[in-house]
Amino acid sequence: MNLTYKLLASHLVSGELSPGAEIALKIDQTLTQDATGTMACLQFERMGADRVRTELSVSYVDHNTVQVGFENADDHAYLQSVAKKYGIVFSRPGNGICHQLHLERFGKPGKTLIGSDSHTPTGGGIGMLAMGAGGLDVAVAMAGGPYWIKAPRVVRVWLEGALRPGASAKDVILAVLAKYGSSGNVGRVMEYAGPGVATLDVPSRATITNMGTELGVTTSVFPSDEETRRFLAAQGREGDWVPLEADADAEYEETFRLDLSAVVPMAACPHNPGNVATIASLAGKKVNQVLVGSCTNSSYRDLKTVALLLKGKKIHPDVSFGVAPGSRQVVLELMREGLFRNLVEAGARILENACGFCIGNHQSPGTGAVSLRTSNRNFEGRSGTKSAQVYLVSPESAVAAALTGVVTDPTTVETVPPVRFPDRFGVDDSMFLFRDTAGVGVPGTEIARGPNIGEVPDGVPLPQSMRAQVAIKVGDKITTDHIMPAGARLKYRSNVPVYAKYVFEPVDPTFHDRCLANKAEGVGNVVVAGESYGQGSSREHAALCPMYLGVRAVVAKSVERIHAANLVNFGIVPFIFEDPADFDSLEAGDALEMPDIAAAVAGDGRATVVDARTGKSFKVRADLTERQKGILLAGGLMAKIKADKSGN
Ligand code: MIC
Ligand code: SF4
Repeated sequence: MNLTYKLLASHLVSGELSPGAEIALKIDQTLTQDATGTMACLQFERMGADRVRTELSVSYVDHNTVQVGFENADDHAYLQSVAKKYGIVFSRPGNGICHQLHLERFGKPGKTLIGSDSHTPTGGGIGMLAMGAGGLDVAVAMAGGPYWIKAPRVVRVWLEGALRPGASAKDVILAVLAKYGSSGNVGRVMEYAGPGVATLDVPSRATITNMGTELGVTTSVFPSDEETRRFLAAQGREGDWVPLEADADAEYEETFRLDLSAVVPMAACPHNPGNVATIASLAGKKVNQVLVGSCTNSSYRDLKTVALLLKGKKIHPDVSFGVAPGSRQVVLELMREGLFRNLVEAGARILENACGFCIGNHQSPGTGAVSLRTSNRNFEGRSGTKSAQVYLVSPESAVAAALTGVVTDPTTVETVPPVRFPDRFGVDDSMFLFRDTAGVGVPGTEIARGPNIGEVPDGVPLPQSMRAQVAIKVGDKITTDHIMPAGARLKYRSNVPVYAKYVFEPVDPTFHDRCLANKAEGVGNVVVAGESYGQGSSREHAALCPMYLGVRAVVAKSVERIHAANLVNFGIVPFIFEDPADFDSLEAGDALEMPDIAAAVAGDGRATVVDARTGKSFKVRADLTERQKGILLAGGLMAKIKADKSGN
């Protein structure tokens, strides 16, 4: 067996372990963050559980830490009170970014983890089966329910050789993205193996599994070996280590061989992480902003490398350079070694230990500016500036540009020896609250509900037949950032009617009003889309808010994994064109007839849709399991749970 299937087999609750079949997995650990977590916690409360039923559930506050207005602070207080009541460990704002912290303090090889954040596969860096999921699926797992996925096809990435000075893990994952692209990988897992694995430390592996998300895969995983043991020992957690690897004769869908010694510095160019070029081909391009941080590249290894490269130097006067460390531990280690001052002396803007710039919360670049970032997503407008040109690079490439003012191949300038983490990190868990009541909780704790914290909307059952309108037509690779923008809008996350005002805001700000008008007249709203609809974040609001606006179906050429699951959870049928050419004949505003839609969903998922404008009919298909059919017919998972409870 390959490692992925070993991990699946040891957690299988139901289903058959063969690629494509729906399986249910026991989830050992969950993580939530504040942007998705408030809704997940509201859903968890609605389920009526008295405490969490996992081995460990952690609630992190790291996304909405720029507190303009009362909303975010109220959300934090709500999350803290829910954590206390239900036995969830609470990570206070300022502690760091969820994925970095979880790797440092809680992740365990061989365990399953789901998180309401698409970069949860970071845990694959220490041999966890770690997956991103919608908040509602995480709430179900917190209440002790299983997590449903399709059993994946496993690609082996066979690493040989060792990285050369100036190249690092970010360049490795960019090389994998150059090969596989950011779409067309739904249902795959990337499993790393080969002699090159031992040359990569855990933080480097975590950079690779973290950004593996941008491939659109279910997750990525590394074996658990001596390096993993060394990392856990440095965290004072050697007891959590178990060795894990694939069998020698394990089978894979295919093998991709990557010689680490041939990896050169790379960049993902605007506006997609799959748009990869070598740094050498971009050399000389003027740079306005450089930002180091995000859950991809904010570890001790990364920041120490940056600090060493900056020693005694000054940031180029035309560049704004910011650093957002991944955790307090990283900051404290750098301080202990006297390295933090290198950053400050060089002229770095020291940012909070949080997601910050990565989600467009602040540090938006100037008009048309070129911004080099060590983060994982460069979707148009995600930085907060639509005209900005964002390139995703390694910490080494970031520093080279920050010092010279232009894109510079870091292998052509000064390099530093590989950073090794200390034998023992300083451990201070004081910003994790409620560790002593984890799993038990403090019943009777009063929940803090600020005025922006709304209700979880109920879904309504799918109608038998539907008159509908193409409420919007969009192209390929529409991300959840297009559907449900983050940045300045993020603070409305806990209030669905308010947040719903901004659905598709970057594409068509009139979407909200049109949808509500249709809904009032009993006309269903349909989204028509191209390939790879719903790329990127796990943000279930990209399904939840459309549900609130009366969207009942998406008809796309293809839909990404987490978003497809979220659509089902919120009662929106994820249809695929039987013939992708039919996409061309549809126009926004077209009136559609969807006769017998409920019967189609209950049956084989095939439906015929009539476009009243052209008079033509076209065929669509939804590949649904029996479980998903039940959820869709009920009007979403919350409605289904409610109906099951009342015996309907
Ligand atoms: C992201 O990187 O896009 C986010 C913000 O972390 C999201 C989660 C969210 O929408 O809050 C993700 O990756 O899932
Ligand atoms: Fe936070 Fe950015 Fe990582 Fe998302 S990708 S979890 S916003 S640091």
